[in-house]
Amino acid sequence: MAEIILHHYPLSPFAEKVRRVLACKQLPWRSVEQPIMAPKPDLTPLTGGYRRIPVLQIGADVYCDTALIVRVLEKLQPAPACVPAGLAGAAALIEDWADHRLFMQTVPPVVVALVDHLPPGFLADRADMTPAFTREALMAAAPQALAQALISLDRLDAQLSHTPFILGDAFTVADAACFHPVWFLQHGGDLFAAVRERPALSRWFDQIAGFGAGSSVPLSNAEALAIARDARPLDVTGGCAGSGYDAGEQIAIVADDYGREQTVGSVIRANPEEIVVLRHDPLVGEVAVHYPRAGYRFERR
Ligand SMILES: N[C@@H](CCC(=O)N[C@@H](CS)C(=O)NCC(=O)O)C(=O)O
Repeated sequence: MAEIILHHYPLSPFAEKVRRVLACKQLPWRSVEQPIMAPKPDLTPLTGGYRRIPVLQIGADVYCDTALIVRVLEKLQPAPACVPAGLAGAAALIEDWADHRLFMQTVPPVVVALVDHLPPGFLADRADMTPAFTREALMAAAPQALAQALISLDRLDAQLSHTPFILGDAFTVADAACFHPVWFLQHGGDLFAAVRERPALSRWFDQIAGFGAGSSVPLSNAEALAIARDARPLDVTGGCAGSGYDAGEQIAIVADDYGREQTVGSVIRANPEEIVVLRHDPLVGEVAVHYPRAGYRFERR
């Protein structure tokens, strides 16, 4: 099997969600470090524009968004299951809450705590993705966001005082999604004390952190691009029947929450969960870019 390549950077909470799943499954992976801000000239040839982190690459197949990435990893290595069939619906609902609501409760207080240590241009870069990211907006939002985050931590602690993991005895994608915003609090100075004050949450955090760093080997950006260039998209079967899209249709894909970069390509597979477009890039040739349908807009060209 072609290698699992994760494009990420150390401080990325969403990348940490995927790193926890890789560690839980003990999947070996190659680590490509991308910049924390746009431009990302070694990433966008693969995605066609999408600049969010992380991105998964397997040969010339490129997967955007952690919800899809986790499910691709699950298919590659089903055991231990992170999306168990009997809990898949509940896990996805909690994942959506954590990736959007819990994450957005932690961002303003952490960024305000870090504000004097951020690289120049960081806030302007993020404000370009979402108007809620100016310094003034973050300062104004932080107290309410933190108050709401503490309510969420109480709820997590309450559940975890009854079950070792959020949905029972085993780690699932619901844990990975709740873990990454909690992990991000570590970067906000004293904020992480709120985790340590909640015993069940604190124990859960240590257990998931204890999966370790996983087995990753660095890969250069140039090597990752060369791997895509030398490969052909493989994960493209399945057709479009009943999806509302026809094979070959040109569409533009953009996130429906933040980030305005588009991927334009011709539909090659579509089903209720996923859309795959084929695109050609001068640097990497033909690549298949995979998106989940949840959380994205699809516009016919
Ligand atoms: N829904 C996306 C969200 C990804 C996301 O927001 N990632 C952050 C980093 S943790 C990001 O891309 N920020 C802008 C950047 O890194 O350029 C996912 O699940 O992958």
